[in-house]
Amino acid sequence: MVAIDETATTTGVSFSLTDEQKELRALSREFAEKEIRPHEAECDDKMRHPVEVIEKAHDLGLMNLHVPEEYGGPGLPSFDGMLVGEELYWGCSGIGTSITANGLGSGPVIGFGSDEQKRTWLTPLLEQPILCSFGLSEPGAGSDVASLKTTAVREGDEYVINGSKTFITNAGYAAWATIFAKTGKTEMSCFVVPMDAPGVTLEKHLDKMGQRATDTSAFALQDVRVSVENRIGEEGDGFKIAMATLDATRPGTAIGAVGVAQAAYEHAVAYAKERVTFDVPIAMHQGVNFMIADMATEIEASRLLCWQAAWMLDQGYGRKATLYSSFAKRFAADTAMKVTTDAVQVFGGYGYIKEYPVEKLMRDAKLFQIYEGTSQIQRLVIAREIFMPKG
Ligand code: COS
Repeated sequence: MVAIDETATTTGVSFSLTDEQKELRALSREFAEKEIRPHEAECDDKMRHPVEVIEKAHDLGLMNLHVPEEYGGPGLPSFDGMLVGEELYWGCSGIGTSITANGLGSGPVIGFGSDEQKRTWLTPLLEQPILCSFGLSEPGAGSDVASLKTTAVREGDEYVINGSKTFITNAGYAAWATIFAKTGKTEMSCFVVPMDAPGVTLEKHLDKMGQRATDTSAFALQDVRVSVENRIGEEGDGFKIAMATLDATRPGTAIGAVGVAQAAYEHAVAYAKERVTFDVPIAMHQGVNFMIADMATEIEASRLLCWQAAWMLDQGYGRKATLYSSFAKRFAADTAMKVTTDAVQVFGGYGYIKEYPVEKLMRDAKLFQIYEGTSQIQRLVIAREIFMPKG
């Protein structure tokens, strides 16, 4: 059993939320019910970017939660992001991802940008509902990030960037992206690239199995010139910036999986009470109610892992939070897949039909096991942290 650092000075955690946190959660649930759920089926069906929902979320202050106050943001801790994220993804994970993905795109700037870079790139995110993306993955480099091929060559006060990126959330609508490129044989660096810079070509909006409301695009960079001022951190810091950003954002993705699982669970419970077979509601059959019991238990465990990882990030555990971030992402993603699959099972034949809600949730859940590090990568990180801890 891997325990939290015994030497921590804090006396522990409380599971009770403050009044402000309860209000934030209630506001997010209300937004999900009234503004997200009504668009869920249509955005999924048509693969439609939910621009008007994003604008409303922005107006209400449900976006860019972690941008510090001095740059115009609410500066909320990671923990509070858990409360908002679960509800938004409960509404629809495709729309939820579109709303929350600025957290990933802006993560390198928040974590590693200079004061001037933060003013330049973060403040506008609060002023208008503009989007930013995280350009790490490439056609030949997903799990094995270190093998990416995009290059950035320094010429005077500029870098010339060439390469291609794929599976990039919101890239089709983003104003800018933090992209990662090789600046040496193996070392990589991080740059902010405006998406309207000459040489950036949007390749396609990818047609996904689930979370179809979120735009996922590929783009090419051909002789794209950015100022040296667009480099985040020092030359060669890129890999660590990417890893630290993912450590910070994985609990946010994991709590999205909790939101999807919670939605599937609620549908399954309601249906199990209503549907009668062999003269009783199917909730009375042990085969069904054991499935529901497991769903409830595993969702709660997932939520607590997310809360714990976020709490550790807020407490400044830094690299020690890596393990807990991966615990949360691995367990919540796999739980969402299992819970949504079982929810389809509870619905039987109807579960497989698009008219009923759980079919979409099962498709949506799959992506949590893939993006922001597959479930296998999370296990790899966990195993490395156990056997070769760096924190
Ligand atoms: N924070 C800070 N530094 C980290 C780190 C972290 N979480 N993880 C690794 N590093 C450091 C290591 O300490 C090492 O530095 P030193 O050489 O100074 O010790 C360096 O980075 C290289 O680490 P490592 O050898 O572990 O790198 P690998 O190439 O083996 O890759 C994995 C590590 C697999 C964990 C990484 O490639 C990964 O996370 N892949 C998944 C990427 C992903 O999530 N993609 C989704 C796209 S974003 S939607």
